Amino acid sequence: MKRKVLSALLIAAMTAATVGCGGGQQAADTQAPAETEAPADDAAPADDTAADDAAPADNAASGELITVGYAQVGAESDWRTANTESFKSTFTEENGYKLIFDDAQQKQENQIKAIRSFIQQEVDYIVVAPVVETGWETVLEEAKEAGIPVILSDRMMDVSDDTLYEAWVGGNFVKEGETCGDWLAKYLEEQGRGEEEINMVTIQGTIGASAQVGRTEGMANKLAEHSNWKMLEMQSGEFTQAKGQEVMESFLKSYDDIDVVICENDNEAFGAIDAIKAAGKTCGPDGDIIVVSFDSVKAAFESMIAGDLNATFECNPLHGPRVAEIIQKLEAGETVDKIQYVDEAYFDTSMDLETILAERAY
Ligand code: GZL
Repeated sequence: MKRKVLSALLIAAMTAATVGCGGGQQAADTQAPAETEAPADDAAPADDTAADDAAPADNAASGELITVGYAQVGAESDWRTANTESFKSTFTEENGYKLIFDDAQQKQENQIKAIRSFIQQEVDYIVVAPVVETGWETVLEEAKEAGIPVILSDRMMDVSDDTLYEAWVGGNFVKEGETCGDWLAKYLEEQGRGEEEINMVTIQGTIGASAQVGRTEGMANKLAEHSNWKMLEMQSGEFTQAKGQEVMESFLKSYDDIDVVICENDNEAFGAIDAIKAAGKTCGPDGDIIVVSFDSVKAAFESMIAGDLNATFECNPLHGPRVAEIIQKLEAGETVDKIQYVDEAYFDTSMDLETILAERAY
């Protein structure tokens, strides 16, 4: 299935692909089965701009498609769904690609199996969102042996030889954690609680995932700046709503004086909010417990508008167009930056959330 030449038109067509903020991008509501070939019309562009950006390319007509194998983590969160959608709406036949998609159900062994399957199918490129940072050297060596370039999206791999992958696109997780800590300090100051003893708990993401490692590290850097902040306990909520609720229930049983809960993704926050309410407590700007989270998916805006969530720190999932740009550059024999951060912001209840929500791409 290896291809030789890519028309310049594909490069032009796809570099026009923008990371969506125009119009709402509806996250797919189906859980992708294990390895599927995403048919051309698998994900209709979420809005007109997406269709315009992904104008049909010259080589698609000739049937010379670039085959991309995408080893996705799973379907554990709204963020993941939006990330999958971004790939499926970018890597279409209309845009000159054939996408082979694998959902690893959050298991590293499934991702390794998927990568080996892509190698056997002789895909042109392998893209991986690694569920955890370690344990990838062997299978990346196999891809290198087979002459198949690997691109990392979302989470990072901890490998001694970074020539094993061409580039990485994702969020700056440590910065996200530090931005959260700085926001919290300012918020508490504004509440007249700048010197108060503040008790915190953290619902971490999947342990060993770079999003978890970075956000925990970033927040720890800020804890060190505030001697009146106390981290009572941290436990993993696996980036899921159900586990987030379970962990918050156990925290509420152990501590009756929690002031802040830091959730390492929005879905964990939704679970934590359910647990707080079930325990007869309140949360959000007017509540007993401050709730902050990461990702900034649409449901987080709805939670802030409802007065439950205080703030969410963005982690942009729209990596499809960015990875397509990298592939086009590689096809054209250009060099690509090894590390490519996506733009990120944060949102809280002081902002005009309805207006922002109307513009959100995910
Ligand atoms: C972040 C990504 C994380 C999200 C979670 O880049 O790896 O995984 O924050 C998702 O929602 O499960």
